[in-house]
Amino acid sequence: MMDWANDSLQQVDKTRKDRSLQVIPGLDDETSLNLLSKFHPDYKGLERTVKVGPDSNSKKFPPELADLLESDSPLPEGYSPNVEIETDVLIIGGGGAGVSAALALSNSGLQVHLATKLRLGDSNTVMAEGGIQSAITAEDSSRRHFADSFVGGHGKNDPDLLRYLCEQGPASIGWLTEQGCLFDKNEDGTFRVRAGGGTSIPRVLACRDYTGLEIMRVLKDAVMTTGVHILEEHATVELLDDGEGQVTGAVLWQRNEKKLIAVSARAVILATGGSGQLRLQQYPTSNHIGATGDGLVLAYRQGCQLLHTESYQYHPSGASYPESLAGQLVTESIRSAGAQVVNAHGDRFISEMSYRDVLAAAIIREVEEGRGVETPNGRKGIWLDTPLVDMKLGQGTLRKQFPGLFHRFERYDIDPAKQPLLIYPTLHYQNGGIWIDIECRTDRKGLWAAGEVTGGLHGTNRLMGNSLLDIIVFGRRAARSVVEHLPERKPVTLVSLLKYREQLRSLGGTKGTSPQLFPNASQLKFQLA
Ligand code: MEZ
Repeated sequence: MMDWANDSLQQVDKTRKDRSLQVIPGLDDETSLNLLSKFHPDYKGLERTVKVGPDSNSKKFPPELADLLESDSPLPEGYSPNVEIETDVLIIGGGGAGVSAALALSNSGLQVHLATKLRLGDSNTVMAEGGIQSAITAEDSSRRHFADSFVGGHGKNDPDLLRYLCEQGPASIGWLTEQGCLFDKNEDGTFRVRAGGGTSIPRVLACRDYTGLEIMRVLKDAVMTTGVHILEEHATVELLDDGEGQVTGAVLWQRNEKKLIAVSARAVILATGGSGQLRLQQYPTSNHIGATGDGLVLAYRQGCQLLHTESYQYHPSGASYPESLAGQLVTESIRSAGAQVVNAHGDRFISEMSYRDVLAAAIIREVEEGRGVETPNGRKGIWLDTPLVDMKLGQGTLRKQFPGLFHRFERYDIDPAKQPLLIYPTLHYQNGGIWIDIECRTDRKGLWAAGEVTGGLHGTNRLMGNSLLDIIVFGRRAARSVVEHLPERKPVTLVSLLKYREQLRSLGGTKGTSPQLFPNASQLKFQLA
């Protein structure tokens, strides 16, 4: 089936035995930085400033995001909000952060609506494979978790957010287990933990290689038994405010009825996830179809600052072949189980457990310097030597621990236990996002944010498994803060949007509309009737 790669695959087979014993130390800081600055997509200097909003002419953004920030709202000029839904709390986003917030609010006595542009659970949460970090073993501690994540994030993490994340790890695992989440366990009944890139000790809990799906399963089940009103197929196109700096609701586009609905809320929680579907620099992505950066645009128009939005995570192991799986995640846990990354000549070139950004840069270097493999479709990549896992840990291990991997690749007659997979970095995570304080409050009264849409927690390089923990910890934290600081209901207006539009006009107009809601390449189109 992969005849076009036979020569290279033979070399990989030939070097396997010797390589399996080879130890490659981690790179020192200077070499890592050098590698990053030469090969990592974030360091290409493509970002640009924008001319509108709170960060105008200061921070830099990837051009694809900058274009969205400089776009107009899809709302017609004469639109005026007529409130059809009045609620206490409006949560925008149906992934892990939004649903965790909804669950935490469900016994508060407040009326809660959750709006999602797709269906409940459709999100990057379900795409997360390899696990969730939490310092649960006797040898580990939240301080150690903090230290690993801080170094991995290049020291740019907000220390207060990160400290809270790490301290809340064990309790969050307990809470998820109470909800029914079936984490993998050892024979003695203790949780099984794996290593991740940059973890100094095994700390990643998993449900095989479908951890996010399992977490979302229990969150969805739980929220369906509450009084939370779920608004599926309701895309948020604009936030509403009182004209004096307080966010007071949102305008939703009900996709099926093709109708705009204004919602008045005392608090809004943004949990819209990331933006991998913007496909920066034309990279493929491991992200869900809904990850189009909507929350960044909505919050920015209200005057919220964005943080580290120049920083994205390119996961080292995205599938490069077959073409129909291009960009799909091949979990880091396979490397932690012993699979090696190997170039076209069958040589290793870096430790597989290096920080993600450094490993991604090293893979790009191999390809750019001619040591990669090219597919018949013109995609490039290097090998992830998956058969090594069974060689090291016993036949059947790979299939048992990573059933999702087999499910995907066997459809294309590729058996990962028998042959290496071709991989290349894939756009995986938005490291930056909306600035929040330790209670998930944004710059605007009435507006909270949680999960991937926020910035600061992960610095400029997130560690594996810290995002699944993030959505649980900060989804619930946002909910608590809303209960403690719920503002009075205020009028709904479009004053922020009108001011933004004035700025755009003074710059000579815009290129299109945003939020984008669906990827450009998808068949899903957003059009107001
Ligand atoms: O947190 C992640 O990004 C993750 C668990 C990814 C993976 O490789 O499985």
